[in-house]
Amino acid sequence: MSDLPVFPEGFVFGAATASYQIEGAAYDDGRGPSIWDTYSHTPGRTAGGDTGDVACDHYHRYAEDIGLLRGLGVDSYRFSIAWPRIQPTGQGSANQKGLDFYSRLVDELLEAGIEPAATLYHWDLPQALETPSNSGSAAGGGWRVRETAERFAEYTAIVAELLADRVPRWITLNEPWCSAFLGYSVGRHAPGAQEGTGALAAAHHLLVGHGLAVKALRAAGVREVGITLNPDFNVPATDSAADRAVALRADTQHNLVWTDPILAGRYPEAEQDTWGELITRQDFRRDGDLELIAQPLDFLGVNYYRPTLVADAPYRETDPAVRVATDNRYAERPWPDVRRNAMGWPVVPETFTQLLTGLKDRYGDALPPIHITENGTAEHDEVAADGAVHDTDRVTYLHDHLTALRAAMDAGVDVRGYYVWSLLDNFEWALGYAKRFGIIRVDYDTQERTPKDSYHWYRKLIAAHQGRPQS
Ligand code: GBH
Repeated sequence: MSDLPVFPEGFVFGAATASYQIEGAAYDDGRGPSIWDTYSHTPGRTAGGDTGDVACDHYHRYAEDIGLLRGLGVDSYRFSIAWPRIQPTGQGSANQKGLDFYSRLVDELLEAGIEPAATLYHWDLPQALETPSNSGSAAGGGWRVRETAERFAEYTAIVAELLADRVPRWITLNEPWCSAFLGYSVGRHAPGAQEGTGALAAAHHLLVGHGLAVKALRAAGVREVGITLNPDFNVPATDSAADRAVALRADTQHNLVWTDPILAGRYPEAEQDTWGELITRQDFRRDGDLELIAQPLDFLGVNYYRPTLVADAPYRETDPAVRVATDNRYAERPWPDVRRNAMGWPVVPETFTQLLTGLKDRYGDALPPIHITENGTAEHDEVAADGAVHDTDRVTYLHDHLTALRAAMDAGVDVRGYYVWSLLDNFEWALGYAKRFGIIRVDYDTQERTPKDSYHWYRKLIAAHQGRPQS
């Protein structure tokens, strides 16, 4: 693996994590419950009944983890802020101890010479905004209701006031597709609902929340504002007209529902064909929303892991009254003849190039510079007799995807940075701790951290990029 891809000067190398996946300390210092506490504590929702109660105990071990980031040599660290640490019920005055934690984290990063990149929402919605307690005055309903977007803007303003002068890069939402469609249609993410129009309303209110948060961040004078999406690379299984139409429906549901409003100020053209009766009720959309949603961004965050092969299929549920929003007359087919990682995902690095050039083709000059805010893989890691983790498959994956990323840049896509997912093995949502994405192994019994071979490989790549000795 000597042919390391070479990146332009100033290109940002980083690593990423998210609050609920690593922090633990779920009951410490006044943190309120989030929808993920509720979901993970509901029997049958997560693999092995795993929860984020302890996770990587990063809340108490952040200094050690920053030491590992410093050893890695990254330019930037992407973390997320837990809204329920800042506002335990999702509204009202700030919880000082929550603010203090992120303030300390940011100060230690800066001291280590690492630029903080903060995500405001990586799925841990305060539970009180989903189902209000008797004493609370929140409306409830989570992202199905517009009020949640307004609460999100207030929370953003609180955090921005605290950190605007110390955090240069801000991400409003992480993967709103997951929040809206895994959360309110598939039901495999919190809050675990399976709805049609409710999920479409959630998608819209996430967009509105993004727009309001952009305003709040601009008002606080932050340097860079963006949003992180997880665009799918959908490939039709055959050349048939039917399968090409399917790919457009899959694109609409996964991608265009976000990128068309945010980058082009319009709702996707094929939304009627994609959602049929479910999108007929549009009273959650208001005049002026598109202008709010389409405010200029400094960057687009892209998370990319795998491509999807799609083929025409009938509705799974024929009755539109109970049909969910992700039932769009298509089915996924296995990608032939490629390696699969521990998630069962096909590893096809060249699709990373194609995804990025496709975005450029569609949006042209309206496409802002891109940061790859996540890319990585879960593998069947093993601890060797010498205590090391020789994660060769992960090294190959990262090498090949960085090479594919470089090819997209050569083809004219303006990419400014790359954050590996993830710094640490962590709570992989519904799949619990069994799936390991880290470049650092975490022993969940002892909380011991062991840098894997991929950590050392990435460290050398970064050192070579920065012109430092590579050993
Ligand atoms: C990203 O999600 C997330 O931003 C990050 O938090 C996550 O750890 C990472 O990628 C790796 O997955 O069995 O139905 O729960 C990407 C979307 C959402 C894909 C969860 C895998 C599990 C399928 N991921 N999903 S399910």
